Amino acid sequence: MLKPVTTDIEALKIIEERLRWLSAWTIHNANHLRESKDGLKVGGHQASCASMTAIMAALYFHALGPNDRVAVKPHAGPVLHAIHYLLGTQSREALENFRGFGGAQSYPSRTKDSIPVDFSTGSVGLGVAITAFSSLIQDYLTARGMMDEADRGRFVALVGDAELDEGNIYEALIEGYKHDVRNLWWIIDYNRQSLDATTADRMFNRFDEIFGSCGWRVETLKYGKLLEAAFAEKGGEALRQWIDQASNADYAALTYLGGKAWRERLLADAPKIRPILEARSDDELQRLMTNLAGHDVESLIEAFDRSQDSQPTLFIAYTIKGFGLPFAGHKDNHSGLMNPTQMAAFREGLGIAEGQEWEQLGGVGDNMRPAVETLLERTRIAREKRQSAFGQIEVPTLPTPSGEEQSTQAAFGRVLLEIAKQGGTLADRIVTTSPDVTVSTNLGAWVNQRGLFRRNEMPDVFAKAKIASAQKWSGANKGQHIELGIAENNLFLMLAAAGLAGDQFGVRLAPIGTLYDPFIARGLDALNYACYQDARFLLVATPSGITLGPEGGAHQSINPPLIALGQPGLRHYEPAFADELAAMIEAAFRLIDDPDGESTYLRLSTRNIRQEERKDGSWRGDALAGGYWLREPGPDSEAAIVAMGAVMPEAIAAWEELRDDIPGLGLLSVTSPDLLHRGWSAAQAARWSGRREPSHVERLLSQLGRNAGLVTIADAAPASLSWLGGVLGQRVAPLGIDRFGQTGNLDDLYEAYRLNGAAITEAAAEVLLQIG
Ligand SMILES: Cc1ncc(C[n+]2csc(CCOP(=O)(O)OP(=O)(O)O)c2C)c(N)n1
Ligand SMILES: [Mg+2]
Repeated sequence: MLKPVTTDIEALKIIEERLRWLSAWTIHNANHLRESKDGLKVGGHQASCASMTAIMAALYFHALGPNDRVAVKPHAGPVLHAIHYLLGTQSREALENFRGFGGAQSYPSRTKDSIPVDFSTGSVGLGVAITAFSSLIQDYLTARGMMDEADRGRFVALVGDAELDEGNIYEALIEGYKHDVRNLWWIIDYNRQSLDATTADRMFNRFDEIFGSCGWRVETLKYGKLLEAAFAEKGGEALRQWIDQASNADYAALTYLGGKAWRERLLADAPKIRPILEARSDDELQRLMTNLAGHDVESLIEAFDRSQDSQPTLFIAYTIKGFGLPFAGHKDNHSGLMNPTQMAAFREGLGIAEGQEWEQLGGVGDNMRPAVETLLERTRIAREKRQSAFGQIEVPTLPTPSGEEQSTQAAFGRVLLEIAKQGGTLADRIVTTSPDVTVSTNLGAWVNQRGLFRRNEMPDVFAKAKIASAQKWSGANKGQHIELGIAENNLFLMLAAAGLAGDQFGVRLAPIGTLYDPFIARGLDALNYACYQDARFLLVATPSGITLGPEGGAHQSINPPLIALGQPGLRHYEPAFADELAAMIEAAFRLIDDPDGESTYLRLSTRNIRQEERKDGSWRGDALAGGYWLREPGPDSEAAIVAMGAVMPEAIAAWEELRDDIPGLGLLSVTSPDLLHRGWSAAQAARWSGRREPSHVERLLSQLGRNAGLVTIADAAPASLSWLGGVLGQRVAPLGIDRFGQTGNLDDLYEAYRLNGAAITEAAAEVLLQIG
């Protein structure tokens, strides 16, 4: 750590002002100066930015090392852009186009912004929590010798105080504690304002205890240097006491009202403060009362310098929302924008000449320029963009597990076991994780082979006591399975962190997460967050649907295929047979390690089904593209059964029964409605730019007669497949689950929910009778 000298502190103060100006100006320009083509409000958060500029100046221009990574509070995005603008890594053009098409994004985005963004943020809470998992992944990589100890960094989250209401933060705190997570700084911008209002006082002192009890050091940064000096004056103790008992709302309102209001109120409440008041003008008093530590770069860098060990640290930095701006402290300032007159006054106050608004160092006097430039130069070296790492994993052909009857879930366990036994780069790069459903999702055999990851050795007490168990459950720092408690948000954040290892640490991992299919919904925003950042992983969700049988409606998933249909960055595959599954897992690994790839979601089942005898491998390409003819349709076919996943035996049996009655009846196995739909949309878009290739689904369905009908069937929401009728205008009779499930055996359930042969026959009659 470089020791701050006085000139550094003075330079940091100037940089803080520059960040406050540039972030406000960027937002102002987008809202008031740039031409609006659509009349929509552009928006931006000048108050939330001003709240953090000192913290971010102290952090980026003093405390951060080259390996440190930061998740920035989403609505402080413009400050991050301003930092990179000062460093020369952001263009004026992108700032002028803030919130415009192709311009700087509203909230820091790894994939859409040109500046180095370590973590995307936007959905509050998630950016905070992911830092804990990234730190754990760093420990994982160093423990396994995949990364040098010397390259280890710190993970920093810049957190809004109202963001602390998000429960996923505490899920991560608990999980982090269990894993002895370290090298974390969470810095709270404690302005005691949320979007709607000032925040509740009652939580004031609780965060210390909550974090303290989870092993965190808590650094409360309350008073700036001016206030501390004033406390030493006559009347200082009374001032401190007054501040300490002031309510959030009072403090904010007085900040907004300014020096005169402070004077009247302080005198009325605590006459002993009088000497301090008399020694200051109204402006000086306002400056004193808003000199909280979160706006005092000197206090901040001292605190950062004090916390150089690896213990996770929570900094509670007291701040003023809208610090230094005319709406500072106003409870409605969250989306408040300065008007042009206020902006002009702000500019003049900073000594920036009109027309010089975009100058990086506008208003900085010649005497301070060299010190500021030196600091910028020093920082520039530390904040270079990292290269993403792809093409590091050799993916072998994965053999199909043998067995005449298999479930896709059991086959998944066996494919992984085989990989574990074979070894190689793929086996070594896989890291598995599960929220307490490792055994019940069939990861047990893999864990037996590859071990649990624990930073500190954890003996298997049961094995030592010679108590028989199929699970070897000892942990060591070479293990490859990271066991999580039951918190699906954490699973997805862990997959996001592991799935970004190639970008963050230069080592591409092949992360696999397992959970029960219905509980995807529990972590949905975190899953979306992972995909938005282009994290790469394989999600295995099992069991699924009412095929789960006696477990009943609370565990039987219905809509995940629809979720996947609407989720960018995630490819849904739903195999019926073990050979399809092996091909899909292999494809998923390739997609993880391909710059143009994506993540994969496998929806599996516990149902044992008879495997298909293949004549050749011709099915494979089509299966990976989203569907293939399991039974080819005849010429001028009148109908096809279109089935997905675990209900394939019913579809095959119905096909056998109906094929004599329905000329040319085909049986289409859909392996990915998601891919079929994407291909269909893409082909339509391409036609308008002159490319006339039909999509895979168009090719498949055009093998049927023009007026053919489709009976679609899936153990999922019927809309997963019913849209297929829209491709060529074929009639559809959709079968699937559109009510909550319940307990029962498979025959009873399939009958009650119309997934059996009788239902397929009726549906076939439906489409055929309508023909002509
Ligand atoms: C999950 C989620 N819910 C709601 C929002 C909308 N939102 C954005 S900022 C904000 C308030 C944040 O207050 P705080 O964290 O204290 O930040 P400040 O602006 O005060 O710095 C809200 C509700 C969001 N971005 N994400
Ligand atoms: Mg706040």
